[in-house]
Order: sequence, then C-alpha cells, then structure tokens
Amino acid sequence: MFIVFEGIDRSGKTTQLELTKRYLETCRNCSVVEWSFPNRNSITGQICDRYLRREIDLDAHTIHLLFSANRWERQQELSQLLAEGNVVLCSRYSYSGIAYSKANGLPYDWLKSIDKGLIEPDLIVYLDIDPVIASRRDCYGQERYDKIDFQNKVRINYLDLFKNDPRVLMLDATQSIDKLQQEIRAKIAC
Ligand code: DGP
Repeated sequence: MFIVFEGIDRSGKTTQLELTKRYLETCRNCSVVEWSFPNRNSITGQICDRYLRREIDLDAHTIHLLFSANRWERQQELSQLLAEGNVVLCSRYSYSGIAYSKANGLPYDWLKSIDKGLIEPDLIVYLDIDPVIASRRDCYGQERYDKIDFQNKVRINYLDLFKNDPRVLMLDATQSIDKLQQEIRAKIAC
C-alpha cells in the first residue's frame, strides 16, 4: 500500500504520518517505510533544498523539473518496496508539484505531463487548513513558499485537484491530532 500525505506547509502532515506509521506497525503488524519529497539528500534534492532556503534562484520551469526528477529518481526503489509488501507512507508527491508550481504560474497540463507515469498512490490523505491558521504554527516562515498569499493559491489548487478524486481522504486539519488520526485509521481499516 502506498499512502501519500498532502497539504500546505504546517498542515500537520508529518505528525499524522508518524502516528499512522506507529499504528500500522504496532496494531496492524505492517512493515512501514517513511518517505518525503523532496528527498533533500540526493543531488536534485540538494538543489531543491537550496532553492527552498532561498540560497539560489531558479526559473519556475527549471525548479519544477528538478522537483519532478527528485520523484522520478526513486521510482524503482518505490516499486521494489511495494513489491516486497511494505507500506510506504510519503509526505508530498506529484500533487504538491501541481499545487505549488501552478501557484508559481505554470500551466496545469504541462505539470501533469511531467509526472505522468509515476506510481499512483492507493490513498491520498489531504489535510485542509486555512493558511492564516497554519501560519500561527511553529517553524512557519522559514522557507521560500511560507507566505500566506502564496499558500492561499496552493490551497485553492489542492482543492481543485482533489475535488472529484475518490482516492482522496479530505480532512479538516484544524481538528485535534487525535480526531484526525482516528479518521485516518478508520479509512485505512476499511
Ligand atoms: P517540506 O514538506 O517541509 O519538506 O517542504 C517542501 C517544500 O517544497 C514545500 O514548500 C512544497 C515544496 N514542493 C514540494 N514539491 C514541489 C514541486 O514539485 N514543485 C514545487 N514548486 N514545490 C514543491
């Protein structure tokens, strides 16, 4: 099973991913692998990291291609992990690519075509939150995209992208951590 967690910055993806991992390991006896994109350790990820930390500037198409390459370069490994029976929990995937790069002014069709063929997740957990509320959470404002106007555009893009997708569990991320985790567990259990 391949489960992707999506949402604007500080929406609570990491917290829910960790709790879901613990649940699957301890209560469901699963072998769970935790991933996140961008993977900042690879060469493409190091450039994405420098871009996000505002150390370098790159044009919107160029940086998007690097974010996308960062996903493509791990496809074989992902395919193997899934074939071996692991559950892969992943913070961000191609949906971040569309939501963020569209907010950067790039066209949807081009964005979609670049990531076409990536392994599809079985479930997408989308944590929806007003960017003003998210901005009050710890560690907000450290990276390039942490601006309320920009995050508003990203949120609109996510909502548009996910509105008719049956694989998406759309959650109100202002709910308590426990309540959100309960909803995720209920979905995984069925
Ligand atoms: P974090 O999840 O905290 O490691 O932050 C990663 C940042 O990278 C976040 O602001 C969203 C952004 N991001 C992830 N994937 C893409 C992508 O494909 N394109 C663009 N433009 N941004 C992305």
